[in-house]
Amino acid sequence: MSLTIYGPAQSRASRVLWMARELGLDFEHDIGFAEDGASPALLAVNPMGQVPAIDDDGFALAESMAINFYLAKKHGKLAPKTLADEAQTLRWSFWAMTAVEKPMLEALLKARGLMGHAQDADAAQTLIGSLQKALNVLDGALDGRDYLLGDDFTVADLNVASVIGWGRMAGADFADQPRLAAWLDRCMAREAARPRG
Ligand SMILES: N[C@@H](CCC(=O)N[C@@H](CS)C(=O)NCC(=O)O)C(=O)O
Repeated sequence: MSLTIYGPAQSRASRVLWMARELGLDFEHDIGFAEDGASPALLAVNPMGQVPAIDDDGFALAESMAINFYLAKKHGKLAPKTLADEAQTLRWSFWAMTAVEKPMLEALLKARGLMGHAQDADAAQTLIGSLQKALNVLDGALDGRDYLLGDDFTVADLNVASVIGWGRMAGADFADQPRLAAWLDRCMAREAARPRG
């Protein structure tokens, strides 16, 4: 039995590494890139040449949120237990990727002046401001519940928090979304959420 996770810890692979730590999995960690781009090993697993990707005993899978859904279900931990919860997990994961991820990542890169972006705190705040409607939706969904599916932390929370957490790193305090802010604190306080090495 062997699992290899491809992708630097500073990339979207961080959310898969978080999941692997939650599940207590043994795994190999391969950065997946050589000086001239995606390594042959990464390309063999994900022809898109993007990370994260995994090779789980010969089963190759790309897309961070699909990987986390697969690992949670395979290992029977942090997984949705009903069809409705499974659908909600997919809903929230797609929502995070389509409604939030792009501007939130751009806000982080601008706030910190990363990956060729000029440091620009105002531009970062403007981007986060453009997300208020989406953030209010998440805040509303957390009314009366600690986590997205109810009382327990699941893959739905991990996937969404891995995107919303970029906002914190970009300087957002989520003052207008107190339930979201408290939920994010709960998610990020988990031992497995802390990057290693
Ligand atoms: N939707 C994909 C996005 C993957 C992605 O864009 N990964 C970036 C790193 S965070 C990457 O591999 N970039 C290199 C490239 O696109 O060639 C996922 O969530 O896994």
